Amino acid sequence: MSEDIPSHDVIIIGAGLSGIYSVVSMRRLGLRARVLERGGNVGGVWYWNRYPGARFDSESYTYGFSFSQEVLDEWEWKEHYSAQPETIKYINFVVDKLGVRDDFQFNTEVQSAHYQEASRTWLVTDTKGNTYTSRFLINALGPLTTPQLPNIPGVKDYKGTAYHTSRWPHTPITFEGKRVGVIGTGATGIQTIQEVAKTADELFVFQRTPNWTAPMRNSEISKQEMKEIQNNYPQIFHRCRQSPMGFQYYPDKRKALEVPKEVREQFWEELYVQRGLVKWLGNFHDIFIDQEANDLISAWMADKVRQRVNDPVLAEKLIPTDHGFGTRRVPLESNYYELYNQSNVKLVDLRDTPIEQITKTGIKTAGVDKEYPLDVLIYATGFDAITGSYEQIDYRGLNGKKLADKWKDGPKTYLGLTVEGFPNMFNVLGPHQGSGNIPRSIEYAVQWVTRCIKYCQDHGYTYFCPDKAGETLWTDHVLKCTEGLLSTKVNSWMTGYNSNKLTKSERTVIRYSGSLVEFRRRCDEVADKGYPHIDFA
Ligand code: NA7
Repeated sequence: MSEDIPSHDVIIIGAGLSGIYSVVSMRRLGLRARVLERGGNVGGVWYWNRYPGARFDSESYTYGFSFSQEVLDEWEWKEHYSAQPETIKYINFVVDKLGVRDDFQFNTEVQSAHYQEASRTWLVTDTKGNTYTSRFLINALGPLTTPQLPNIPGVKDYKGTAYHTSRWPHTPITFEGKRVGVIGTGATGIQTIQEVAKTADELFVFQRTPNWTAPMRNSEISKQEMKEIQNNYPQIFHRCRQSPMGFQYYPDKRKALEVPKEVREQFWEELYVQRGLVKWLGNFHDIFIDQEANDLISAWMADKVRQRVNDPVLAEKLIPTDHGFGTRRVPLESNYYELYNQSNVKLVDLRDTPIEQITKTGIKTAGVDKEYPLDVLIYATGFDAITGSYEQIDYRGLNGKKLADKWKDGPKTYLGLTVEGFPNMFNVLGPHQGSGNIPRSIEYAVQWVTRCIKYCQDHGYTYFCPDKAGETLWTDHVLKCTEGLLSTKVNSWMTGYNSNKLTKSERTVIRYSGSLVEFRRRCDEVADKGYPHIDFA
């Protein structure tokens, strides 16, 4: 094939929800698109994260795709918070229903993507040495893709069964009669622990930082209820679209500090018995920005923990003291606190006794003579979030510039969707992009990308690239959005801390923390005005 005629119009990296909607959209533009995927099937985060207890913490019907009426009409969710096995069925259903399965190429790990200036194409190479060329490149890598093992000595020495939660085997693992250790108490750890505690002989939870977690209140969806949901989809998605985080919830306009104590606490009781993330996202708006207001809700939530854990000393260990409620993503649970009342579950507080070493047979912490012997060791230690996956691929733009060099002091983007110096390249859910209820943001990002490619098609352009000024304006805006937010001062994957590469003083701004409504307004304005700060040729 001639160098000037790329093998594809569009190469998409990643077969998660972003990659699926991208390929559907490219097909609708009549383009030749190919999705390259490291895994063995579609699903992205839901393909990899098949650990016990994995499920949504968005309501199933606000998480699913909204763009296909056929899918909305035909797919029936079984639970308010779908578990991974059902979710992966749903994703496969969508791919088959929309007839795009042949556009995916699995077991294909991209190693490099180099922009070729002469032909205005991307040259993509996989780890087997195969090459692909395309006019446009869509990075649909997913924000939580690159698993992170802890930086603890001995990780490689352990000889028992060990898994990172996002590299869980496809064959079932049983815990009966076994001593199991879980490191990590983020959203993943909390889901895993609840499931493992049901059957393990002994479960040791190695907790470095307790998290605030709130009741999920999951239940089955009856046929009748599902019919009502289907009839209400337009209203449901409209509510999501208008909300700051893409969920059905809106922060309460009152301030916690301005309402009387009884009113405030009554409101919190009402939230607590409801389903899902409303306790976080539907709370008084000042809890996110005012330390005093945040202290009040944190104290109230701490009492809930004390009511649910029998041993008062243990209860205190489960209550976060380094960050307030809602300043990290709030995991959802069903019986998380109660399971610490079970005799088979033991909390190991790593603030008192840090892990010294992972040994051949277990975990040795400070202050204990013996190690904790383990049959199974589960790493629920999170991800090198958002930028981590970009670091796995050797991206080169104009003049051979490496993306890794450009982003070494933190990402710089235009609208989170494009990068100066990297022509014809889009990032879906990359750094500096709104996320929240993730599929809602994916759909918007893919629609923006599709519109931009259509603009190129309509004008006969084979090149686009954002300019430096646009990128500086956007990157400054992203930084500004973090000002005043209590979450900015907290260590979490959202502030780049959990990448194990940073120290507390080196948190980076990798995500867009403004309202999604404002994010879309700004991006729409750029498209409506003919793409200021983007050069086309
Ligand atoms: P998270 O939220 O990043 O949680 C990772 C957990 O692993 C967290 O409790 C960490 O403790 C712990 N961790 C990481 N490294 C270590 C070491 N070295 N020692 C002990 N503990 C460690 O990832 P998740 O997968 O749970 O959730 C990610 C998102 O998925 C979540 O926000 C939802 O949106 C879905 P730390 O708090 O850093 O002290």
